[in-house]
Amino acid sequence: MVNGPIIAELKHGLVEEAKRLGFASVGFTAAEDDPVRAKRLHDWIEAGYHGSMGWMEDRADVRQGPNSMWPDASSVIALGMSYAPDVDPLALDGVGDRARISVYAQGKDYHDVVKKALKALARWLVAAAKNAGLDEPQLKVFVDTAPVMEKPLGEASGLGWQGKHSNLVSREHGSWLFLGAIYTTVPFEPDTPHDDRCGSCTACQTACPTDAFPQPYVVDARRCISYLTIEHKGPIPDEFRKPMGNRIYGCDDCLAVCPWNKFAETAARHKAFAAREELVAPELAELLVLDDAGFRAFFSGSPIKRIGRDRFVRNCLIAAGNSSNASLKPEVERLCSDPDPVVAEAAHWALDQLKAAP
Ligand code: B12
Ligand code: SF4
Ligand code: SF4
Repeated sequence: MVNGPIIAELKHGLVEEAKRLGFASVGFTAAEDDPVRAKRLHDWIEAGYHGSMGWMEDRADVRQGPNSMWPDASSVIALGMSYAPDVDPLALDGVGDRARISVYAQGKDYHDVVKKALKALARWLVAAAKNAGLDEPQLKVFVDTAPVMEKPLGEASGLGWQGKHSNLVSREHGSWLFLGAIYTTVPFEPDTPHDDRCGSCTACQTACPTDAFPQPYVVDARRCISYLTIEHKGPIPDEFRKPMGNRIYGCDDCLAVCPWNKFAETAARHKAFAAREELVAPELAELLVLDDAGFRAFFSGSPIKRIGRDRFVRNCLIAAGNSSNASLKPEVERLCSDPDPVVAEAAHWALDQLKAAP
């Protein structure tokens, strides 16, 4: 390899710097497309599992692998940042007056936090390569929104493996890692891909309230509460309203039951992901009253802000309908005449469910 010892030293320094910037896990893989991974992505889209996420379909040919996006890239640096929760994410299951917000959305927006750290790491790499006498490296940084398959790249880089719930599981950090990636022209030595440690376990498969796994390792997003509460714009299909329970933003169930979480320590969590107290067990009554300005102020700096007040209140109304909590009736009744037709329809449904509530 060109400048092998220098690049090995650069790799070592980069791992140290990544840890200093708050990443819990770092690994490297070659920026080659993997035909198996690419085929699985295309099969997934062909089956329609992406639902209304047209952006998954639009750039699938680029998403399928690093070299499809950027032929000059040599290496992928895969990174994970921990958001390990303090409390059991399932503790609020069935608690009628409270809403459940998934762990990943209880702290600061990970897009902002991870992106900032990735950019700092990229700057460090450019400066360190220059100091080492190498040509200036080219880089691209990604977290979530670019056409990049972060989970398979994390697995190929040795961060962990894609569990049967399809997310990356780490031996040290369980299911609670946000992922990011840097593509670069620096030819780093690849790490060993992680092997699958799911064995005969099926805990995540049986925990799913909406039966969203057509087969192990594959999620039908259209059935996933995360998709329904965050990505889906219209009314929530009837079939999923009851199983949603009190989940109003995302879902943690398949992650939370994974036995590997017992090794995850909050000590490794990035401080930005400590939960905001008011988002751990919010009262439905306080969320249903939010208007547009109130919503934006309350969720400033939170990923929840992205879905807007109408979709958020729609979700809260489904939870209200499932709450058996008669004290919510006046607020639900008021929302029956909301200017947003999707909110109004959800309010009518919720009122109907609450009729029998004492
Ligand atoms: C689209 C998307 C969603 C969609 C679809 C989910 C999905 N499983 O694809 C929805 C909205 C449902 C979603 C939900 C969630 N998401 Co999301 N999502 C993404 C996104 C933008 C793209 C994922 C993707 O490429 N999907 C396409 C499918 C085809 O890819 P795949 O799941 O990797 O599919 C592989 C398997 O199906 C596998 N496969 C198929 N058949 C077989 C057979 C065998 C034997 C094997 C071994 C494998 C296998 O091959 C495919 C390709 O490798 C990524 C960010 C990114 N750019 O990567 C975040 C990302 C995956 N999401 C993330 C998170 C945290 C979540 C939630 C936990 C949030 C929440 N609490 O509500 C849930 C988890 C739901 C779940 N069980 O997946 C994290 C996951 C971090 C991690 N540790 O893995 C990511 C990486 C964002 C980030 N930057 O941190 N998400
Ligand atoms: S996030 Fe929830 S709804 Fe989605 S697959 Fe996991 S358990 Fe099922
Ligand atoms: S719950 Fe079990 S099957 Fe699911 S990801 Fe964890 S170890 Fe794998």
